[in-house]
Amino acid sequence: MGEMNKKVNVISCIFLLSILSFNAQSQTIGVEAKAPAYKLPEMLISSKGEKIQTPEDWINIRRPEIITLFGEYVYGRFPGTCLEKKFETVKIDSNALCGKAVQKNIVACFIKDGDTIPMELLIFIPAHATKPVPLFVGMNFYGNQSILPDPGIPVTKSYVLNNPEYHIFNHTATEESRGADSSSWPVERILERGYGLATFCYDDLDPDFDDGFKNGIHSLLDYSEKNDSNELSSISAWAYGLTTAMDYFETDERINKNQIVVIGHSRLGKAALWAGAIDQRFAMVISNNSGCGGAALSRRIAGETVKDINTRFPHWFCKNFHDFNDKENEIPVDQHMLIGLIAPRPVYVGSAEQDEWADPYGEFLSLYHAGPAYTLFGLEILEKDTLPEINKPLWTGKMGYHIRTGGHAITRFDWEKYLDFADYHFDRKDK
Ligand code: GTR
Repeated sequence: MGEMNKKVNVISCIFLLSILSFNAQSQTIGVEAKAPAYKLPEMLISSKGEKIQTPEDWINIRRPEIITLFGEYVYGRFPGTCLEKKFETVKIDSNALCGKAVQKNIVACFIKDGDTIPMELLIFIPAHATKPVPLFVGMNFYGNQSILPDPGIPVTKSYVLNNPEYHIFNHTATEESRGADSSSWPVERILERGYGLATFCYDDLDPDFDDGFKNGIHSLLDYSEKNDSNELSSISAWAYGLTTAMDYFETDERINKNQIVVIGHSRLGKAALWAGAIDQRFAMVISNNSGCGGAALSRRIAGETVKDINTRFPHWFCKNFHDFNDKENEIPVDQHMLIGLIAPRPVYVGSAEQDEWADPYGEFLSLYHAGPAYTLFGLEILEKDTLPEINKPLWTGKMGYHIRTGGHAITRFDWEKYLDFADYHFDRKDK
């Protein structure tokens, strides 16, 4: 009997320990436990060592400094105004998607010395809108035709050109790829909720492979060979596409230019953050599973590291960023400062429980540590540095965050939460 009791005790001990260790694991999402000690660069101390205490000092001193640091050491220079841009309306269909939308196809042309690179912008506006609508803009990976199986959407030319052999989820990059990525784009739901949607393929700006910064819009830019350490990266080129789309929205009377949300998933989430950080015309910025070089803190060295990303994708960041492989603590910025640049505008970071490569906890911590920039504007910030419950969005002041079940993707759940957040901040309760 005594032996029996001992056995039962040992078994219940093992059971208890395994429950405890399971709990411990679920609280250490993002390999929190393995993250080394680190100290983040100061958000509110200027390069001259002055404490930034007012919104004016932030706007005039610290914000431009931080943008310059990200441009110089992380994403590379932005093209600024050196390229001429022209917009051409190629199609307006007032009866698109079975009468649910007005579809517009706009070609934005980047022009330099007679050479042109086109960006094919697809826009849907809710058909029955009686006033300018708020709008989400995000890039797509596989061409505009991939977001919906609708024959009225022109197949994006750059995608087919740059990926002739490539198969999108078993579909070749042609007519066959219509709707291949529709699970990432709940277009009808977005329209139903009163929002417009605009998208273009990131390949239009820069095809996603390493060619020494020669293709895409790089072909129009004449950076000197000797001084190319901070050259425009692919992420900057993609972000530049988003700001160009914004240039167009300002001219379109169906769109409320004060309510444009820039959104991106994964590598395109990194670009959305960078575009939203630089370009204050975006009223709201959303990062979905953007991970390393996006929302996740680099100094945590959890999930994908700076060396991992620079090795696999040498073209995503500028060459200076490669100097920080295995030297995350020496980067003059960290990603909480990128989110700080969005202040005082609303920002939402979405993570996924199984997306450890993107370091969900590091994504959350960036938002948490962006707090001081928001505090300057008298805004509420996240109270605690502990992750909220799974599938329970946390909104505080202008900050939103969720970690949902599942892996690396942008899902219907994510979109619903982003739309709720936009409704709230755009005061659309009685829409
Ligand atoms: C991964 C990359 C991530 C992430 C992702 C994506 O391979 O390591 O940084 O951005 O790609 O864009 O899907």
